Amino acid sequence: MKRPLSFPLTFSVLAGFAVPFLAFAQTNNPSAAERFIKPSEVLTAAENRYWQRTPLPVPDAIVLEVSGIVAVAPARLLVTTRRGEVWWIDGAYDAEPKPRYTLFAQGLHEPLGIIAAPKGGFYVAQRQELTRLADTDGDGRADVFETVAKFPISGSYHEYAFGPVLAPNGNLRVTLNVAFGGATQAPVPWRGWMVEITPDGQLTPIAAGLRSPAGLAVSSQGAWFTTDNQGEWVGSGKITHIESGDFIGHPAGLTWSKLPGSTVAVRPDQISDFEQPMHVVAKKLPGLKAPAVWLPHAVLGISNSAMIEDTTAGKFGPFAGQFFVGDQGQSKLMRVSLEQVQGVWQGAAYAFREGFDSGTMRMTFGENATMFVGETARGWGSVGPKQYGIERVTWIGATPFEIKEVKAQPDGFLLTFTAPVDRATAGNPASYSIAGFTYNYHAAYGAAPIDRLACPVRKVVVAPDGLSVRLAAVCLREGYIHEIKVQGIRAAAGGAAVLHPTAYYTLNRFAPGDRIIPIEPNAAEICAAAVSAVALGHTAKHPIKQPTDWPNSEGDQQFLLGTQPGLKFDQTLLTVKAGTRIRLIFKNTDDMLHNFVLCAPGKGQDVGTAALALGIEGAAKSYVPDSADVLFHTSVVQPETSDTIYFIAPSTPGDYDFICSFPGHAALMKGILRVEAK
Ligand SMILES: [Cu+2]
Repeated sequence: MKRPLSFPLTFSVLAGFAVPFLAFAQTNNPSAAERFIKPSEVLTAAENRYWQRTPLPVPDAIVLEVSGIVAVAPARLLVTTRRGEVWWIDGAYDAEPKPRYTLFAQGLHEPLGIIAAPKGGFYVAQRQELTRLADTDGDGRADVFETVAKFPISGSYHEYAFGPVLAPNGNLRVTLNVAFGGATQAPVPWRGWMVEITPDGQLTPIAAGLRSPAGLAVSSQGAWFTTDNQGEWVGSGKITHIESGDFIGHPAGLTWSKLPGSTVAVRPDQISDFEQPMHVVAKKLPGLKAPAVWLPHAVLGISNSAMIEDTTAGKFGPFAGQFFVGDQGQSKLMRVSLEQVQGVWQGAAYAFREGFDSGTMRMTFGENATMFVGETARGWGSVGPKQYGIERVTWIGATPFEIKEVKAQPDGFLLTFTAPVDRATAGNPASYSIAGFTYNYHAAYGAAPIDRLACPVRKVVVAPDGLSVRLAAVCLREGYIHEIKVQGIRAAAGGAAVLHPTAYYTLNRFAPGDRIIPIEPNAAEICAAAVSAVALGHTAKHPIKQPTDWPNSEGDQQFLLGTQPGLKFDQTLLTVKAGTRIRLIFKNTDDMLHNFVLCAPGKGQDVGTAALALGIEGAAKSYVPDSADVLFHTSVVQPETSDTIYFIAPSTPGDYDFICSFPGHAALMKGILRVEAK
């Protein structure tokens, strides 16, 4: 989670630096374009044919910003809200639901999870403590509010506590968000940590380096995972396997790694602004753990939330044992398959279904393999049209043609499908495309995909039953995310295309075993050539060289355009005469990545939308779509650097939009180049 816009804050403890705090926080504003890209109606209609959504009506008097859900037999739900209330919901399973809401508790401090307590009652994680609630007199209202363990808080709005999750040993685990802004983001212990708490309240720190870990889960095999949100030090959304002593990347919480009880050996002075991929830094920095699965930003979510295992043994569909992951911003669910290779967890992420009413924050499985999805948009907004809600998702029994799972091989990937593939299309290497990329590990907020490299598919072997395909490719790289597209294959029966034809596999380790293609002696040259082909340089629309026929290097008019926090250019109106020779220096003084794109009059938002649709390919194109509406642009400019372009102002007077087309920025980060008649 990032920053709520309307949370009633008390800034007293931060009064000394309230102004810089707010200024910095603004850089984290939601970006409307990022949030409000509507899901494809064609896609959601197709998804509806397999998994149906049924919103549960909510009375107007209840602000049901769902932050936790537990299914309670028989046929009841208990739901926490961000406003601190806990509601019983009856009738949630009815065919035409008209649920009844009964207040169980109120006055809690933004609880963000609820589970049944083995000793009776329920555990909730409030911002400041783990609490057990119980109704001992049977009147339906909580009458026990027992503090199990306290979590220090400083007053930052961003100090969320997520969980708890019941550990196999009977203890409870909670993840503690870092604060936002200020001199430190972990002003109090154990911000940025996962902690374990015994039922009698003993707290043990487990792992550090968490930023905004809105989801945590223990798998049925006993492995712990957290989700984390893009932000400072976190290039993109990710899922990390957590073991005691791990440091997973955000350095704020390392302040407390020296305290008694800490199992984390990494110290703050070992962290610098690396500007290298995390898996590269992890080789040099023992204790740093790279993600098991990256969730590419803006493609598979922008603010991932809960993760839950499909424990329905096939009653919810063909993905038993995999995980579903929510996303507040994009109001959708992703799917993740995990495997352990050479002792390291890794796996693939896939789209599952979108089109929810609001930001998907919490999921749980209830009776008869019914999934309940709790929703809130507050703070950052969401694609969904509503501010909050709760929905039911049920599998109708039909199975879509999907990539069921991707597994690593020594020389590629093994893809299994939910139905047999058509052998002709599936056996054709041209039906697939694979490309690797990663993100830099650095202090700046978020990161662009880098080092994108196409991985030519050399060999395809379709299994005799048609349910799996082994792909062998070159230019695969350990540590990198591999985008695997199966756009060309069809189902054996009916000829359908794959419903969600892209998987993102984080290849931490190649699998052992036999190769099906030889190691190519010239692989290094092949792969290096592919990298240089995408390097950006001078193009007609990215004119970084001063034209030789210009009389002086400044042109007729020079602009120094800068940035301001909060997704803004420092000037929103530049005025020139038609046909003027312009030298434009775009200097990025913000802590995020930005570019400058000059567009045809009125076309800025269309270009921004097209840039977002480039997905992972966008980075190699500086997020500039191939469009006649793009006139000129800079590269994506790193913080504290600049890019200079030379162009001639349009000959037709008018108001020409300029935008930053970095995904999600265009709706806010924009201005006008006013071209006046000569
Ligand atoms: Cu920008």
